[in-house]
Amino acid sequence: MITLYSMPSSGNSYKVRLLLAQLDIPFEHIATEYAGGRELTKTDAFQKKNPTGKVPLVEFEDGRFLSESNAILLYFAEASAFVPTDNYARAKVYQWMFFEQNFHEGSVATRAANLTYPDRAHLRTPEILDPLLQSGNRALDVMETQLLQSPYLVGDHYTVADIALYAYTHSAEEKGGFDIAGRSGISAWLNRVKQQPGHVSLDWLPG
Ligand SMILES: N[C@@H](CCC(=O)N[C@@H](CS)C(=O)NCC(=O)O)C(=O)O
Repeated sequence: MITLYSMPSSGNSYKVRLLLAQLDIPFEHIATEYAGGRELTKTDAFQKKNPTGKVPLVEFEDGRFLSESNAILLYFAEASAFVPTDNYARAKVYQWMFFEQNFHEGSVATRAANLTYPDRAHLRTPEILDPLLQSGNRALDVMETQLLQSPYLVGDHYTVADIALYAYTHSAEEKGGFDIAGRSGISAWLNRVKQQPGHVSLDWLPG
């Protein structure tokens, strides 16, 4: 069985838990939460497994490792219906996944993290939070434009791109103070994603 090191409260980690649950892939879970377990990622032993010292991290039974949430999603989803076989549609999935890491996560997730994790309290200044609100709104507007045109980010079907972007968007209003209710395309899409077979919430853990 694979082992997943993940942070229960983190969207990057949630992406992987959600996909594994939907694909019915069993895994052993090792939690590295801020309030308990995070010390593990600072150890030499962990950093030998992932030199960035970050989670999610997958440890395979044969001793190999895979990090970066979206690489993990693609690895496990490769032969499933969540990755299109058509070259263009697959490239569009990659486009949204790169957008997620390059444009969305650094603003939407960072603002939410600054506002929720106690050890980030010193980052709750207008100089830091306001630009994150601005750039996060731009990222959400990009999603909104697409989701007013198609039910999922890449056309008519749920893909790993939807999983990648659901992770931090679903809690963006509650944790990050972004206006999601006022974006009807994103709101309807969040409900569609939630209704997918095997969907689990952020707090779900195996066993
Ligand atoms: N680009 C990476 C980001 C990983 C990342 O930043 N993980 C955070 C949680 S969201 C982490 O491990 N934080 C704990 C720490 O820095 O000790 C991915 O998508 O996997």
